[in-house]
Amino acid sequence: MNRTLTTLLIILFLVPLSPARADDGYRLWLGYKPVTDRAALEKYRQRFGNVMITGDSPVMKSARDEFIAGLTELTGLKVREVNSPEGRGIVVAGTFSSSPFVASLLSDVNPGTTGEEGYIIRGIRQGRKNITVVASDGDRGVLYGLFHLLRLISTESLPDNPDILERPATALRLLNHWDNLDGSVERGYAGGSIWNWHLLPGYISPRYRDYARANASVGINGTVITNVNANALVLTPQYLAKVAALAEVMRPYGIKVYLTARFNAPQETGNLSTSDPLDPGVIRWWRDKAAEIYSLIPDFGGFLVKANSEGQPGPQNYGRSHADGANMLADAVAPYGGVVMWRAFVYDNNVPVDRAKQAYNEFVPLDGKFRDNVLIQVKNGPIDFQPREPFHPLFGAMPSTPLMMEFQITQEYLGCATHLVYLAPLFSEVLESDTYAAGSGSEVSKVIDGTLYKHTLTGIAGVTNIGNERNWTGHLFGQANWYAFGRLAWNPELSPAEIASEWIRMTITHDPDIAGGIEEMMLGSREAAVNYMTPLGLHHIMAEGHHWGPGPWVDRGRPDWTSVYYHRADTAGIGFDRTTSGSDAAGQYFPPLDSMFNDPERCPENLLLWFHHMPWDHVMKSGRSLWDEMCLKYQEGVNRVNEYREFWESLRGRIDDGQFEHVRQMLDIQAYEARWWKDACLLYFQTFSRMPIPDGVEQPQHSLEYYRGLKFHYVPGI
Ligand code: BDP
Repeated sequence: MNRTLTTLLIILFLVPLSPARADDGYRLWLGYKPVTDRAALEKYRQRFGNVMITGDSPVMKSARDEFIAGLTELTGLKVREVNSPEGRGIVVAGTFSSSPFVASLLSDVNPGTTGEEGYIIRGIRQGRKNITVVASDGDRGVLYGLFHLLRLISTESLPDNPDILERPATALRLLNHWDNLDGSVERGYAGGSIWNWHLLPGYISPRYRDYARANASVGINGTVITNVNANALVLTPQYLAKVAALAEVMRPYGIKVYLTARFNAPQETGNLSTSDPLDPGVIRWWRDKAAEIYSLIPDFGGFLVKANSEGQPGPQNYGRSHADGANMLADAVAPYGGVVMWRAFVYDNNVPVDRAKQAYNEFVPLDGKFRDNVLIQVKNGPIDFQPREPFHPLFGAMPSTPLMMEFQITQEYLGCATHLVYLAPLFSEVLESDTYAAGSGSEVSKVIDGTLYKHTLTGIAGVTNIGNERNWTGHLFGQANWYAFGRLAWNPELSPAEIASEWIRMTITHDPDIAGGIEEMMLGSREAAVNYMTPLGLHHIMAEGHHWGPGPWVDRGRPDWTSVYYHRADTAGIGFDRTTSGSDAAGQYFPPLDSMFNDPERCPENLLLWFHHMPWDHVMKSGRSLWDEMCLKYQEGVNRVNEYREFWESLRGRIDDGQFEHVRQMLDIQAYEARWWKDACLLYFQTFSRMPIPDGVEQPQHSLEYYRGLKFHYVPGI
């Protein structure tokens, strides 16, 4: 070996190209990377050397443990816990009622200002003393406030004189697990369920607490631990003991446990001959069941119900309405402060009405007929968690009923856990949409936060992407979607960019150049996915059943589960006519949206084929034909992902090895699949358009027969 080569090899050996650490993702955004900026560290030393947290409830104990551990890791300080306000720099935390010192520091704050979950963080100088006070009306507010302070430190964005008042926008901020008792997860792509039902209640996995910590750190305050396609077994004493054990772990982090209720449980597990919600025996059965649950779990949250949808039992099996069913359950949990979240995701293939219209038709007449402790949980769009849908027309249309948002964090229709798709732009797009229900300014966010129609019972839920894989979500960037859901549930006005920036700094890097590049990639990634899957308002053209990969040709089985039902491509054109001359789904929106969606010239182009069947040669705003535009959109999506791959490659050796390599491989798969989507869809739609693939669009790699012939076995999530 010549000498230069030997020297080079020695250098390569001695100087690792990349940080040696390989983050396995387990710690999520709570990895607390030590602050390295010297000036910042000096500032923290002066302000945070001492910590005085008053109160000894389980929630306050979590608050204390979390804050001291986090602060120590971030700053390397030997944090001193004190019982009186001593030391020059001190963090003082507590509730107004339990800490007279806190109350005296914030004597200008009226009781009730923060509420139980809100908080104030304020920097106060008293002579040479630096006090940072974190205060709330409730213990949970103190916990959230201390997590906020940790976030400010770990994102290096702590103001010199903080004066922050935060209150959550909605009362219920919940994750929905579609986890089954056999350990599988419906539409789950990150391994099996984190709940080990078999070992509960005896074995409490450390994961449960870490799950609770992560949720509390972003303000999530409840979890529905079972699938909406419910199993009545969970209501039996054997399983309730397991549920109670999980509730014990969640409680110190301010998280309530909820269950899905299978509507015919009185028959399935109670030996009753009916589950008719008006039957006195059934009413009694649920009342007793609620009493049993609350005796084990005094702070049990309540029930989430999927009824008369996709084969699930419900009140209509007994000739009763959704209101009859919901109210019966609501009465059972009302004495204990429980709620019922009744899902509006109902449609029936025996009803000859556009599926997009059915939930609205079913529920609007029931407005005002529900008990005070019922919320109607509505998916963000009228079909089913598509890459892009208009907002659900029910938002704004039921003024007398609290409507809860249901988002899907797990990427059922967005490339499973394999594709990097940052969902905050999707969530925000929906939340910011103006329903015009009470004139302009009636955004979806105001419907769900209760301000539009003056509701105090409010909520938002996200179908989680969590599984028992080491990194929780399968894809590292899936963690960002969990994080973003929590942050937006707390404050729907946060921008996707702000949230991404926080998450990147807490999870990957502080380097502003790298962080900026990652943020840009995240922000564009949802639109990229829309483009390579379902541009211009196309929807539900995924493969049958598992929904992974393209399947625009799916035409067999239940019509409303086929792709041809939704795209309606023929030689004349493509798209679902939902105008007045078609299904008139556009008519379910308030003016001026109804007429805007109805008019192909005014309908936003990104929803054109949702509302219109348009000729292939229709001239788009760009001057191109619809066909050419569609081809170019598909290509644009593919190009973006290729750019992400190149960008990511440029991070080699500049970020953690484990993170780098994991995402690198995932992006390779995504790029391959984006192209597969483009090629398959364009070849299929070309059989109708009969137009050539325009310049600037790569020719498909294989034939249509090839793509149609691909079969996949054991795709996760079913
Ligand atoms: C669809 C899923 C199905 C769910 C259903 C629901 O494909 O697995 O059970 O929604 O939300 O998106 O009830």
